Amino acid sequence: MKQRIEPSRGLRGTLTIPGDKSISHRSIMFGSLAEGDTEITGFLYGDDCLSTVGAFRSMGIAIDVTDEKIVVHGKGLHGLTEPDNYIDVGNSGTTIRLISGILAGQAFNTVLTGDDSIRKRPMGRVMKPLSAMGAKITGRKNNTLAPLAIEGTALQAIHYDSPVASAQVKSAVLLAGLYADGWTSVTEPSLSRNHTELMLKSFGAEIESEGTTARVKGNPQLKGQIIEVPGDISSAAYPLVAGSIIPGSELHLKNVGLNPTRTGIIDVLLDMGADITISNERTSGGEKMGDLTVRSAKLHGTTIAGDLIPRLVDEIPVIAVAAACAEGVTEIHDAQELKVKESNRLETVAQGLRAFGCEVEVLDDGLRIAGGKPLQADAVCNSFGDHRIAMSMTIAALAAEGAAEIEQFEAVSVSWPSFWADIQGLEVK
Ligand code: SPQ
Repeated sequence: MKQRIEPSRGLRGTLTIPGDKSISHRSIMFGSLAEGDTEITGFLYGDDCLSTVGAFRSMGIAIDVTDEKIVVHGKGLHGLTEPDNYIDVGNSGTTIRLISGILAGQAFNTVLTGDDSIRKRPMGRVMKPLSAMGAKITGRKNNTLAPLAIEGTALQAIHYDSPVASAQVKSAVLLAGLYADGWTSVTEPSLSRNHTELMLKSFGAEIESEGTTARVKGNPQLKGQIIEVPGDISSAAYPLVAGSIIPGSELHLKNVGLNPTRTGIIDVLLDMGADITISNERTSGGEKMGDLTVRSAKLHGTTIAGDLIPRLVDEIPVIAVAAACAEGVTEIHDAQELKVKESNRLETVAQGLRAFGCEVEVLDDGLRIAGGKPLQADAVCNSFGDHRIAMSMTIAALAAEGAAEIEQFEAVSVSWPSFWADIQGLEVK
């Protein structure tokens, strides 16, 4: 589907940000492995999280879905049953990688697959440590790609030194560790998002973190919880950038997750000169949250690299849009991981911004963006089936000199189904 976007005259108003995707996935997974009911409010009803709901339903877990809340009727660590078909994770990397860790330790076999994008994304990164735990897991292309076949078996605890800062790799190993005797630990080069650690702890697992190492003790008794999912800061990133770069804007974003492993976008926008304030801060289930106010401001270029990258990895496409509108050059380094997301985001964001006349160079490990020139009218961009590219290019289009078109716009439903209606609702008439 093609979406035409007219330039904005300013965005004003209050927006409730859709639920955090990472936390929503984990609430279904851990709720399924817990004893008793888990009640979830603020859940993200996007395609990816619904794939996780479908996966656990297919393994015998009753999950009631209503507009107000989700109730997962957990059956304990050993309560899953063999699905009668393959599990289709759709577009969701989080679903396939995290449940691989859970499925490795079951007493049954499973086959996992997903859409064209998922079948190109690297799975060796979870298969390698899981195999070291004794998992019997095979995949296409010499055990690197999905579909994956998992023969459930007994697992051994390990320590894994991960070569990448990846919450999905860390979580897959820790979840497999629930099925092994003793302590399973993972050390990563920089700290990635820690929602698995925080939520497993609230469900009653023995889990400890120190620096970039997390460790979990096997065979816990997990107990159903009440979970309030905060708004996803990765989604808040779009109105944060739009509110900054579109003159005359003032936006209030309610109930946004502010876990420090995720707030790199706020640090970077503030460093670029943005006007963002945080209020009403609180904590629920170990997760920080609060409200954000953003007003338009003059931005300048910056450099983003190192330990900051995992704290804003999914926001780099929309940060690139902010950089295109900022005075001066922005350089992004240490961001090779972007090449293996839903699309090669270094290439797809560069291609998108070039359609607006922006000068972008793709580096081996990032991007170099020469900002400050007006974004040209008549851009035609493609999302390449990637929700974050579709939404980032929408923000660029709102800030451009004339209308633009975005092809394959429907990808937004992966993480923000009502994105366009919500943004239009903020338009100054
Ligand atoms: O689930 P998926 O498809 O991998 O989604 C993305 C996204 O942009 O929404 C990545 F493309 O988010 C990942 C994120 O990049 C979600 C995630 C998680 O919930 O654990 C962790 C990050 O991935 P990784 O590979 O760094 O672990």
